[in-house]
Amino acid sequence: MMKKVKGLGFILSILAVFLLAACGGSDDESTGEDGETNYSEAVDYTIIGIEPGAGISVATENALEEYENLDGWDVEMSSTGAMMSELGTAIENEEPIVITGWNPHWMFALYPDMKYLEDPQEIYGGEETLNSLARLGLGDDNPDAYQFIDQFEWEVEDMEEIMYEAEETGEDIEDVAVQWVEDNQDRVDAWAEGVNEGNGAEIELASTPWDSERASSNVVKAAMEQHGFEVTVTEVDVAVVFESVASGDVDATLAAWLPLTHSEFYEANQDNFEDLGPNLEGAKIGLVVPEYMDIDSIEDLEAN
Ligand code: PBE
Repeated sequence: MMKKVKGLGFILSILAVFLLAACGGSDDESTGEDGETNYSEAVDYTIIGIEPGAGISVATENALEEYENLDGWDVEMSSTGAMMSELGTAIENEEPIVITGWNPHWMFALYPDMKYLEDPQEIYGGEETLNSLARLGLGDDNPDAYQFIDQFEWEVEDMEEIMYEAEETGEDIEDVAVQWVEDNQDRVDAWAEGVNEGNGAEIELASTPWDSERASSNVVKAAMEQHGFEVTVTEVDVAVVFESVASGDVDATLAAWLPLTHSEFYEANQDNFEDLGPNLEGAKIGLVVPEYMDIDSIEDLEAN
């Protein structure tokens, strides 16, 4: 009798070791029954996001609500820097990762093998533009500054060139922007066409702290200063950018991502600023993964 029990115990413990090994194995590789990688489990049902106040963070919270297959998912929000460093580590180790991504940014220049996931519910919208907004009355108070800001426009590639160079060289975006203005005088001339000298007139621009808007604000600052204006760039939270233009605390901003990313802030202040239209077209936001992940759509992710 004793012997039999002992034997059973032995068999059970061997079995336990096998079960553990089997579980451990599938955990590590996150493979499903069909042997395919379960990316959702591998990323721990977590999207790596950026600052909580960003438009793309609001959109991602909407995505978690609207996509049934994202039930049980979380978004980890900290900072753009933290997200970029997690992305770098994942790509180095060829591990799956789902991030909130956008253009213009240097992420696609540094890691060209990445893709936006299709978004059949269009939570992240389609093509975005970056618009310039002026405080009410700027056109009357300072028609030349108003005209300069209104005439400022450039391309995704221009902005990304500055962002990428600052990232690669470690130089401050402000300095790279000054250099860009010196190297692209033909562009500056087009923005300044028909504008009288500023004669020291002071202009304050509100910017968000993201590199994209630090690039545009500092380019316009350098270009307007060549033209005799005194320009201050104030970096504030995106909600405050809209509020400060609407209250007239600052003269203008170049940082409005529309129609979707900043729609909440835009609509809340809409009657109290003038929308001067796009200064850049072809921007985009969405969920982004490395190419080596064999999925194409947000709907390919699995609920937890
Ligand atoms: N971004 C970059 C911002 C705007 C600039 C896409 C991270 C956002 O509000 O989401």
